[in-house]
Amino acid sequence: DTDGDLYNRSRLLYRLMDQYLQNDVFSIQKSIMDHVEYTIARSRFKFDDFEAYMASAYSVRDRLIESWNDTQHFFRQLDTKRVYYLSMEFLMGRSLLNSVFNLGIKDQYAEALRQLGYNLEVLVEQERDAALGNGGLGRLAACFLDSLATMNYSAWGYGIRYQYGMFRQTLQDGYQHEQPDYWLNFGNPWEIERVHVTYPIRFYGKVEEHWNGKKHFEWIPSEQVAAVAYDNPIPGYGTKNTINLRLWAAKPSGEFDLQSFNTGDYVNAILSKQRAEAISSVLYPDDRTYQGKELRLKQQYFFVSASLQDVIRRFKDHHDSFDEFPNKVALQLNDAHPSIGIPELLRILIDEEGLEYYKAWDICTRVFSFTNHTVNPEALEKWPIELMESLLPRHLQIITEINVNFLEELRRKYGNDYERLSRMSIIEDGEKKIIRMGALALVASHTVNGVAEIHTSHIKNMFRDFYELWPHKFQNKTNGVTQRRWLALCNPGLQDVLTKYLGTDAWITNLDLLAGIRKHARNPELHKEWNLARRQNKARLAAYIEGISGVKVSIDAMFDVQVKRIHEYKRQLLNVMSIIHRYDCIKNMTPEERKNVVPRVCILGGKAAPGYEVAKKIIKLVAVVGEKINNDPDVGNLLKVIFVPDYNVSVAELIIPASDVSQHISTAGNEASGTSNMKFAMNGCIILGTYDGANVEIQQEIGKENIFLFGAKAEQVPKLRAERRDFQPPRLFTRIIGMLRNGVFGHQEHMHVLCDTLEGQGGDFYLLGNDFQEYLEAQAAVDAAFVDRPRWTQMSIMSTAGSGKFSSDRTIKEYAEQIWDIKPFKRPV
Ligand code: B1H
Repeated sequence: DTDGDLYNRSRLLYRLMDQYLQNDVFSIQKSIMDHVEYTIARSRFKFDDFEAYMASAYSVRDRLIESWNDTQHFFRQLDTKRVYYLSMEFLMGRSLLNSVFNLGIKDQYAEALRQLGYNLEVLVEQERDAALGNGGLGRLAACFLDSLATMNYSAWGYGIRYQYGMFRQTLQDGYQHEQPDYWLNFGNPWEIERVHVTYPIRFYGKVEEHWNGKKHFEWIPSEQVAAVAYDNPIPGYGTKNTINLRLWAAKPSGEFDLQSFNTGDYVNAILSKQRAEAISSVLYPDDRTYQGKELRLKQQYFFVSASLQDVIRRFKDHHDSFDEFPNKVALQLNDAHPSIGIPELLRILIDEEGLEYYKAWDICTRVFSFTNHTVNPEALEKWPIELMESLLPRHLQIITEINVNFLEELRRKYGNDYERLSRMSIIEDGEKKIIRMGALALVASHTVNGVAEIHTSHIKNMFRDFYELWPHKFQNKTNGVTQRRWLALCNPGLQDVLTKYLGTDAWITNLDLLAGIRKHARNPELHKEWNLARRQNKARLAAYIEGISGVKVSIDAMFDVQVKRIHEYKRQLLNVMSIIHRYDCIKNMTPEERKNVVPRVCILGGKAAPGYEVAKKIIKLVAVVGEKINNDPDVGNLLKVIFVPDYNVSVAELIIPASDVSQHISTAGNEASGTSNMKFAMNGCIILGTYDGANVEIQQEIGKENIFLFGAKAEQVPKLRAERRDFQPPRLFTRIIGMLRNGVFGHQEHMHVLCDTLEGQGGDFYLLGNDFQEYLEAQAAVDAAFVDRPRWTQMSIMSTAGSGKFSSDRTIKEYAEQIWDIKPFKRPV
């Protein structure tokens, strides 16, 4: 090219793209219709709601791409320090409404579609959830991306593009069945496939030692797959910044293994290469126990290796030494799941970039930071050394070297305190040698954080030796949720009321402003509007419940909700026992007495891990208890029990704004934080909970008089647990167990199994019996508060008013300033 050619070409390009897509109603309609014809290939005179949704989504995607390109260009030019959020899970939910809302074009889209004869609210329902996560941990990652974009941080998310996300739960005869989630079958308009952004990922093989002046290791892998990038633009609200979530899909690799094609078995060679795709095919749906499956370690290494190769390529575009790496890169480990990234970064720096071990290690310890999400020892990932040696032999060497150096450091400090050394060793020595990924993450990271104050104090105890050694590494970062999705979008009625009384919608990016509603907490006008908005939400949910179950529920009743993964520690069983108690009481009342009962609709929902038998039995229990109570003419509207199947992000968006009470009743010390508690409180729902996780901080923010907390404190739990064999549970507790065992609800064998978890040797590990009395008292207090309408409404307003702290904007600001050391860069318009 001559300079003249270049000049003419860029003039042409600018002329062809002389302006951004416009967001007036007519331009939007034109974009949508273009996609109806040229992308969906339907006639503009005949397309259904799904096709209208797809065309709208593609038109939004065009706008996202413009914003994405400019944002990435802007960050590249500034060579900003970036944070990379590495997570096995991103539980994004739906994108259409969120995208048009954050881009500030929701009203225009609604109007454009209305004129075309479509309803945005209806189209929104056509979208499948992106359910690439189990629960809180994955949803937290999604909320963080929204805050990072909105607050103009230079951030990327990195994860796996699972072909099958979280399973779809159906109930057949009250039993959970798991159906595959074919979420990609109809195409995914929210992603951009980057066929050229691809990296080789290698497995197995052996390590060779070479000597050319110094020792050098060469890993000769025996299997190779390709990681292909899929980009998911994440628009911020009230900003032109759009950041990226890059998810990797595994594909057969082009080069490797050519010799197997020359052996004559062409078809089998193809089939065997096709197996590469299994790596990114399915999300593990168990967030409770670590299972030690090789495929899981493959998934972890697969996405972390691709991400690090990508990060390093981007860094090297601007730098030719690694000295600046820690000033340009922060790598956040979302739990220990991605911590294989630590030896991978070292491997790349040492084996491929030629750095000295100590130089590489220094870099490593300045870029990684680690969030712990659970104190349950069974969830901590530990890999058998043989598995690591076979799958990632070079990484095992590196982990061993890290450990040798670490133990040496400990010996210098503590002498030959072998007990301590073996407690802290990254490689657990025993009959079977095991790699403790949590310890690896702790040793290599500059910071480790818990996700709520109480949880952080527990991890200081759980990692006691490490805390003694490095107290400065430990920080708390109380979780938060994005108020864009979890208040403004899911509760438009309340959004309007809040904006009216606060006189501004600035709370959408500054949630502390919600405190301003406190001064209206007794205003009868506000009470009216508040309750009207909430009643409309309840009516929507009631219609949904009738649709799925045929049960009619009264919206005058209290909607009492517990929706979350089914776990023994979350104590759904405690909830069911109190429901049975309520039923028992109603049955024993005279018609006159029944007039004083506060009507309740008890709503439960959540998925059980497919192999978690007790959890699955709890679901069945809810179903049979509901069946009996809902059809008992003595009970009528006084009590209904509903199990909502397939609880997911979009079902949560329907349920949360419609709840009067929500339960967060884990045995104290078990729930690291909880995040739905924050969503419920924000939406003016009253929390009934234990002194666990973020409940404690929610109480501090909204006030003791506006929340119902009960039960044993975390520090009492070990003693209560030790003494539980001699503990006499309250009479009512044993009465309910008796009812279950005696067949009041049928299915006696089933009931015996559940009741056995509460009684006898080793029974009642989660202390339901210990907390039962106080739980019933708290439930009675909830009833009393509910019938006092002005008081209840005031509590509801105060819950919302006190929720400012629980915005993920606050959480992200703390991470950015105290862990990542990154600054916001807002793209100029
Ligand atoms: C949380 C997990 C988790 N903690 C293992 N740990 C998983 C563990 O697939 N796995 O192997 C998946 C997930 N998830 C949750 O994190 C906590 O239980 C919540 O209390 C917390 O609010 C949430 C976000 O910090």
